[in-house]
Amino acid sequence: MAAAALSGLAAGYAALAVAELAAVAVRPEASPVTAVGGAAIDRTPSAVKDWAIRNFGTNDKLMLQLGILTVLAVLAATLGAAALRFRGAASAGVLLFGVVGALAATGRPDSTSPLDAVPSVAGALVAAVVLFALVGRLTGPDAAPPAPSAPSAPPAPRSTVSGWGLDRRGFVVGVAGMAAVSTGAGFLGRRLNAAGAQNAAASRATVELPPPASAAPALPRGVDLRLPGLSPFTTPTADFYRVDTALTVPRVDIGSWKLRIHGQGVSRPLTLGFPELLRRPLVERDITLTCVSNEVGGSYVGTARWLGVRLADLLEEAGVRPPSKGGPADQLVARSVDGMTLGTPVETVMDGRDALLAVGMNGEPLPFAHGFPVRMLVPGLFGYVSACKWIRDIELTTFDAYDPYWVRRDWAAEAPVKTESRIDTPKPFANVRAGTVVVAGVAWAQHKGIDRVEVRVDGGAWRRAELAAEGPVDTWRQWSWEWPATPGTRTLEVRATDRTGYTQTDKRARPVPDGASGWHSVVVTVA
Ligand SMILES: Nc1nc2c(c(=O)[nH]1)N[C@H]1C(S)=C(S)[C@@H](COP(=O)(O)O)O[C@H]1N2
Ligand SMILES: [Mo]
Repeated sequence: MAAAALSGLAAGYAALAVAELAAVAVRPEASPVTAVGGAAIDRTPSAVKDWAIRNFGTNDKLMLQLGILTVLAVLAATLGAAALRFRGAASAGVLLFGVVGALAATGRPDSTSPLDAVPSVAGALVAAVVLFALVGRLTGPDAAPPAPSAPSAPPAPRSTVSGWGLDRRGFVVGVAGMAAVSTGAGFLGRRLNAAGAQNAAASRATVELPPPASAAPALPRGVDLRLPGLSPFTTPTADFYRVDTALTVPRVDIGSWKLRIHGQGVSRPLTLGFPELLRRPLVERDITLTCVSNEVGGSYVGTARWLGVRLADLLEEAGVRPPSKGGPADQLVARSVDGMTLGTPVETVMDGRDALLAVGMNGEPLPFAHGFPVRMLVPGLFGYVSACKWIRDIELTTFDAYDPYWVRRDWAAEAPVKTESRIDTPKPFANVRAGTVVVAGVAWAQHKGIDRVEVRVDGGAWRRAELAAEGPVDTWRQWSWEWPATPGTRTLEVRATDRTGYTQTDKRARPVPDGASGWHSVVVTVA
């Protein structure tokens, strides 16, 4: 029984190794683990996804892959054990896995070829053969009961260890051989994949971004208070949050990258390559990006210096008019190379704000994880309705006619950023000394600006915090407050008022469907 389960594991291992190797040849994203994982992500209810993002953060994808591998291992061992009695049926069961993987791979939104089924099918075929062969070596007591009524039975088995069947040596050699060959194949696959990634990295390294025609306005002195524990005004790229559904980060080849702009009211459809995009005037802007999944006090917000082409200029070049000027399309649907779809109001993109097709982030070409070679950004809108990474297509349509990815999953079709504020220091449950304690954080209301930040202790009177110098209207604003802290367990709360006069509501809302609301609070112990 244990040996049969081991056969199942060996077969599963061989299947994965072969599938990974085949995926290198076909398309890395066609690997069954990636494809099934992607399909699982797309079918995960928002609440569960929310929970996973909250609990595993950026490790959510690693956890998913580990989960898939664990489930596969258990199923493989079970099928192996079943194969002891039903060798043919179990091998057929293995093939069924291949079908599931193949359907997942070809059903992915970024799949363009039925060849994506090859890794799963190849893996399953290999696993079925391996299982059939290995279990064949195990003629256990169940499979070949010694017939007591037949004294002239065939000669005794070579091995008599109970449960290890007749051909123990053959079995052990078979499992060891399979494991060795699979490990070799796995390593080769890894190597080839790494080589592919290196090529992509080399192609990114050759990108030279032209200087901006319109540089970022100089930041006033004092936008960054540089206090210990306070988020810096410009988020270092390495610390910038990442949220997307991509199990493997797309590594787009700029040589073949194209962006198409088409759809309703597009009188001059455009198709641009990367060099053509760079020939247009580039603008450089500081913009704060926020994720709708950000909880009150959460870390899915960051500010970077982006370089890009103004999207409104390209749309005008394509003949697009916003609805207020009689254009027929009110929704711009952006599509990425990994099949994501995001919908943005055309009116917002063309209302004069710096909606960008960004190519640079903090002085460098976009990192792969942040959308290389080109991504969208619309200041004032949550990322999921505006910030398409790895963009390849822009279609002008209507909100009535098309629901993009997240809208099909219960999120709002239109989602302007909510005015929010966060306490960065002191940290929750910190121990501080009585006396003057510096409380500091950030507040954001992109494209409106922050007018006022207030802090209160233990539900007392609101006190005005000191605001850092005001940066561009699309960026967050730092604040600080000198707190005369007295001993005890204290609750600090913060709220911001934006330049429209709106003060953050204390009404707590979860991120679904259009962003969290409520005051951030931090409990600290003063001694
Ligand atoms: N292709 C693609 N683009 C995407 C997403 C995605 O899942 N796939 N997620 C969006 C969301 S929800 C956010 S908040 C931003 C995050 O951008 P960042 O990872 O660069 O911070 O990207 C947006 N663009
Ligand atoms: Mo997001």
